[in-house]
Amino acid sequence: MKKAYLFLLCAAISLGLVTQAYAATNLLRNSSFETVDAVGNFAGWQKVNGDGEFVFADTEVRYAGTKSVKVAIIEMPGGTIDYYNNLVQTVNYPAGVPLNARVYIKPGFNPMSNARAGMIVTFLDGQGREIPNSKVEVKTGGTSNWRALRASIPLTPAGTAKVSFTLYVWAARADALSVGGAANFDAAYLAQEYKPVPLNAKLLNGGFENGVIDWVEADYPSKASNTVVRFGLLSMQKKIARLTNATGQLIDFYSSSYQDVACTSGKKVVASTVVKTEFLKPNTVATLRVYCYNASGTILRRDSKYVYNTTDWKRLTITIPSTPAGTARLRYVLYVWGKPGQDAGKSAYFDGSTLTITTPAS
Ligand SMILES: [Ca+2]
Repeated sequence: MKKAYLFLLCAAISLGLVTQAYAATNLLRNSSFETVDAVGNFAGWQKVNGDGEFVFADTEVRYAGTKSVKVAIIEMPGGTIDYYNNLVQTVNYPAGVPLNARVYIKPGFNPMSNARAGMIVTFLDGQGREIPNSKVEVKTGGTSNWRALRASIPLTPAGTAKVSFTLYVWAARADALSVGGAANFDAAYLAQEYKPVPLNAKLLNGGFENGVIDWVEADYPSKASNTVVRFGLLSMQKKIARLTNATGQLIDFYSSSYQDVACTSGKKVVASTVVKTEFLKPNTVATLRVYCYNASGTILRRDSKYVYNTTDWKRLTITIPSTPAGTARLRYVLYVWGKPGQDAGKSAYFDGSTLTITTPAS
């Protein structure tokens, strides 16, 4: 009996050693931006920029070590180019293996600006050409404390010989609200491992005080408004545009913004938002939707509440008494739809969006 116990103990220890021996290695050089020369070049990182080199070592704002890298939008470029500043590192990387990429970022942009900061992983073949439709991008904006941007895939694409890891700051030209913004990056990481990015446990930025950051924008994009607001300083505005197809024919207007949140079966869910519209027609609607998905992405349940033809703030609330068996994820959607050309130029404003997930009393 004692012998068996000792054997198990030894097995546990050697397993620990094995795990350590195969722990993924960070493939990025100078990943914490600690090594920088007198003119602001970071060892291992190549700067690619559209207008000026507004890239600095920052010793006051940092996530790890003694420095981070700060990329600032000092002034908007003239002419016809958007602002961008990229820090790029390219490493040898095989095909058919896992990949995990991450960086910590502290954005400091006006939440109403279109400035964004992000991470792009690009897959290159043996000739250094980008493998089509394979790049992975994660971005954020507005203002927040340090947060991680993460991406992981189980297998790199066929033909991969190198991976380019890019950190960027971008703003559209002529977006004056972007000027003066900056983002700090630190603790970059790239390794041969698969770590699926966990779902958020709650809705982020439901009050839109950080603009439309954290909302996935599908179809026609929304923007932040500081003029029609129910709570705080900002709301989400979806303004109807006259959209046409390739042959110039008017088409339906769709704009949806959503967030996916972790949820299991048997939960009580209450989703709510307030909305104010300028829509006059019953078939131009502003809608709150909630979808329950299982782990393989099949919709198990869908609920919606909508509003039209009101100039007052209205509350839309969806209550799901118990999420269906197999639920793994909720999608919380704010949505506007209009018939072709209808109510063009009119807006819906959403504010105070909430989602609560609780275990019902048994
Ligand atoms: Ca650092």
